[in-house]
Amino acid sequence: MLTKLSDLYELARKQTKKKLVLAAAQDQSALEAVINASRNSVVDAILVGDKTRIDEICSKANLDISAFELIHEPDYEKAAAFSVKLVSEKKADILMKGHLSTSCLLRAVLNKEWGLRSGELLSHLALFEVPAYHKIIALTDSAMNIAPDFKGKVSIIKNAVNYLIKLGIPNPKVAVLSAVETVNPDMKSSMEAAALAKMADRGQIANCIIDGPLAFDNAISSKSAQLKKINSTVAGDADLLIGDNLDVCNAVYKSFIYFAQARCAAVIVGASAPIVLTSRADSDETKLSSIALAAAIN
Ligand code: COD
Repeated sequence: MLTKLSDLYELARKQTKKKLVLAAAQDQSALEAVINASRNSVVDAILVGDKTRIDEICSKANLDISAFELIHEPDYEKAAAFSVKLVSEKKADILMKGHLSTSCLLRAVLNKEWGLRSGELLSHLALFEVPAYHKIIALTDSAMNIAPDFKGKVSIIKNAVNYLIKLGIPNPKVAVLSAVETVNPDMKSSMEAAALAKMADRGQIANCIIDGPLAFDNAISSKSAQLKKINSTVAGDADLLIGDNLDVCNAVYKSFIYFAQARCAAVIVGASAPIVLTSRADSDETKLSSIALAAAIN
């Protein structure tokens, strides 16, 4: 059972050591994360990117990348394609974003011939250790699917539930967020939340308990749920939050980090291999935990 994010390092180390490929590796913060992960025996790495820039960054910041294979490819799209192919050809196990845009990397991932499609929807899963909450809480999807339709939400929940179970969180409690806890026909999020909950009741979405619509406070606070007289095993005890769209989830993600001092680990799941999409704004710890999460679930 995962009780804190640092448990991910041990989980990762228990597996055969994974090889990570860093696409467009001319990115100091990503390089530091990969070096840190390698030092912590979480992964080995291959760097794909502009060798001149990588050498400049390493000599300025005193970074030692001598343990890694380095493939020179200065063009962003080609570096993304080359890195993705290393994973689809099983020469690497984890893909990580370096100095290129998220959409450039994801387009390569979605390439129909040599991408990392698995037949499932790809989605973003983030885990948080929030000091004010009594257990690890997950959130989906704050970085990939912009405005998932109903079928998309079903797939996003299934993806997340699969991986939470792999991480030792059996039968996760899923709260489908809306602004209200009663069904309002004018609010699509509330209608879809209710239908998702009913699908879980009927076994159409298995291995989890879903309730919704739940406003954010009802999902994470049993006091708030009691005040609203919500009788639910999920309310106040959610393992997973799913929002209506990327904007909602991204705001929840950032408020966990900035207002609630949360620790975080996040990956794209549903592809044939995990994808790490950390950004420069993420802490060193978040980057290391995200790499460990990718290695642990692979
Ligand atoms: N899973 C599987 N296949 C997908 C997915 C997915 N999540 N999304 C698109 N596809 C497939 C489609 O079925 C189609 O075959 C092909 O990919 C192209 O689909 P489009 O035209 O809808 O996709 P794109 O290329 O316009 O956009 C896909 C992106 C992932 C690039 C886009 O959704 C995106 O930009 N997402 C937000 C990324 C982002 O900016 N995140 C940062 C926030 S922190």
